[in-house]
Amino acid sequence: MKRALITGITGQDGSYLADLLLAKGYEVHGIVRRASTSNTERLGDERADAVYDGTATDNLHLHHGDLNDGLALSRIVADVRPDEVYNLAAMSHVQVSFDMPEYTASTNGGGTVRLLEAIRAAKLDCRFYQASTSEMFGRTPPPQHEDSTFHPRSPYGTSKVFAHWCTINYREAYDLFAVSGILFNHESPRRGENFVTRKISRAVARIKVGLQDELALGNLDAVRDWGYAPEYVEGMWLMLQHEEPTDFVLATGTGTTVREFVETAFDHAGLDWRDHVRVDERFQRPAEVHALIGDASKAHRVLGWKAQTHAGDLARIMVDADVALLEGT
Ligand code: NAP
Ligand code: F7E
Repeated sequence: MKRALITGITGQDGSYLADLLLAKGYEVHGIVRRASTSNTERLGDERADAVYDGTATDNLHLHHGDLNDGLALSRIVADVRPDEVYNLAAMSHVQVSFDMPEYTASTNGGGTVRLLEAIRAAKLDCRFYQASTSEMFGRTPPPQHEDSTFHPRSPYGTSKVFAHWCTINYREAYDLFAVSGILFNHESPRRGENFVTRKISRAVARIKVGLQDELALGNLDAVRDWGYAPEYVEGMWLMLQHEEPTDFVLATGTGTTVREFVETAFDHAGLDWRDHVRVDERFQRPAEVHALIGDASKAHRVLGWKAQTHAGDLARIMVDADVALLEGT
């Protein structure tokens, strides 16, 4: 039985990856940071409570830790001795990273080094996945692929470039099977509420049932390549099963503006977006990434991975899920 360690297991991707690996028969260990209220909703609070109580029936194990606490990371890595490590934890919100640049650098950049050092100190022969991002390309025009120039436009993007190069450095310096997955935006009903797709789908559902009338957004012209998160975590796993450690872009290859996503989401609920959406300067960023559209042909050729769900279907899946959530079904 393979053993995996996931940082960021309580996040969107971490929770889908845990589901995937448990279904494949893995023993799954996740690092959860301490919070004053529950942060295990995406894993299922009851399931997480059972893990903490020692009454769990599945193969999920949770450990308290934080990417800013190197000692805890070292202890967990040495105790668990995983075959595969997925480093998904991060301060992942681009706009917030402008308000918290030091924390972002420490968590996303320093945290990756702490984890890599913990693996090296434990002399672990494991495979390591780093959650890199299309935000590293920033100002480089699309289509962006594995060899495109990095020009990040936020503290988030710069911290991830550092972590990306640390991953490659540990591969070259210590022969660690370390892989960087450069993933374009991927969303789902489990997406955090302050990312634009979920903010839109949630607002559409709330407007539909009369709980809200207006939706304030920032730049409607930004172009993103939005895919479906469960398909992307499958891609992460495939990267670690490949015989060679090498980096991959995962993307749909289709660009959609925020405005087009809004229009599709409102249309799906039978609403006219122009009656409800207002542009608010507060959601504009000090430096914007205008267009990200990925070229994932390497992942298709080498791993057989291809995105199946594109932005239109994604908007409809997310609106349906938020309507169902409000209706309690
Ligand atoms: P997410 O939903 O924001 O989840 C982030 C996870 O990191 C959560 O489990 C969070 O814990 C945890 N975390 C945050 N700070 C931490 C710290 N200091 N120590 C330990 N854990 C910490 O992000 P996601 O969308 O699943 O993304 C997963 C990873 O992929 C991230 O590294 C992100 O930067 C990267 N990425 C995401 C996308 C995308 O479109 N989703 C694209 C490219 C790359 P709490 O639950 O307690 O907050
Ligand atoms: O913004 C624009 C905003 O915050 C998308 C993270 O997962 O993907 C994500 O980063 C676009 C931007 O995602 C609002 O200006 C307009 O152009 O949903 P977002 P992001 O910044 O692309 C990358 C790949 C990651 O790695 C990150 O971790 O939408 N936008 N109005 C808005 N964005 C937000 N959040 N809120 C608005 O009201």
